[in-house]
Amino acid sequence: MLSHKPPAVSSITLALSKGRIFEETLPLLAAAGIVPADDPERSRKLILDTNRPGVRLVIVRAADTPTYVQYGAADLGIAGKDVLCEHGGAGLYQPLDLNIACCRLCVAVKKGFDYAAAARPGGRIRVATKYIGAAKAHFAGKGMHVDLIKLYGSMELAPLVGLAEAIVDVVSSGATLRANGLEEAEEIMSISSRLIVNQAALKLKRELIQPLLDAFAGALAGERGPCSPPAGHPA
Ligand code: PRT
Ligand code: MG
Repeated sequence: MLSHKPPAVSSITLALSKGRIFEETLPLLAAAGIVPADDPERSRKLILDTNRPGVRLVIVRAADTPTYVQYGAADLGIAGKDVLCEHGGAGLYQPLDLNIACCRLCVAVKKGFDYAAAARPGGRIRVATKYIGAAKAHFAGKGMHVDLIKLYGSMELAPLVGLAEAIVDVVSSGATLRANGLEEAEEIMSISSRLIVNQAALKLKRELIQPLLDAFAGALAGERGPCSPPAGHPA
C-alpha cells in the first residue's frame, strides 16, 4: 500500500540565479547568518550547502526561479519583477521587495527613429523582446498594434539588423543602448528583485522561513532605500 510521506520540514531551499542577484543577495544572507559554502562563479555545483545545516541554495537561470518556487522544488527564491511579471506569480507569496538588481523595463529604438509617430493609437510596430507578456500589455494599453518577435537575449541587435523597429528590454546604466546606437523611447516599469516564497512551504515550514524573512526585512530597514535611478539615467 502506498503511504504518503509528509514533506521534509527540517530544511529549506533557496533558489538564486548567478551574477547580480547572487552577488546582491549575499549581504542579506549574511544578515540572516547564512554563508554559502561555494561561489557559483567558480564552482560547477548547482546545489550549494551553507554554514547552516538546514539551509541550501540551488543555482538556476534567472527566468526559471519562479517556476522552481511555484512547484516547491525550492521553498524560496529571489527574482526580478520583470521575470515575475512574465511568470504571472501563480502559487507564490511575495513578501518583500529587496531593492536589489535595480533597473527599468523600456522600449528602445534606433537613434532617429520616430517612435512618437509609431506610438499613436492605431499605429503599428514590430518589437523584439523576451518580455512578451509585459510588451503585449504595454502596447495594448496604448491602443497600438504590435508584431512581437520572441528573442532570448541580445535584443539590442534586432533594430540594427532590421529584425524589429523597437525592443523591449531591461536597462540599467544605458551603456549597452548607447554602445549600439539605440535610445530609450519609453519606460514601461521600474524593476527590483523580490523575495518569493512557495505558499504551501510558508505554512508547513513557517518556523524555518519566518526568521529568514525577519532577518531580510531587518537588513533592508537598516541598509537600503528603494531603488534609485542607476548612474547615467536622467532623473
Ligand atoms: O543573463 P542571462 O541570460 O542568464 O539571464 P538574465 O539576463 O535573465 O539574468 P541576469 O542575472 O542578467 O539578470 C537577473 C535580473 O537582474 C533581471 O531579471 C533583472 O530583474 C535584473 N537586472 C538589473 C538586469 C539588469 N539590471 C541588466 N542591466 N538584467 C539584465 N540586464 C542586462 C540587459 O538585458 C541589457 O542587455 O544588461 C544590459 C543593459 O545593461 P546597461 O547597464 O548597459 O543598461
Ligand atoms: Mg543577463
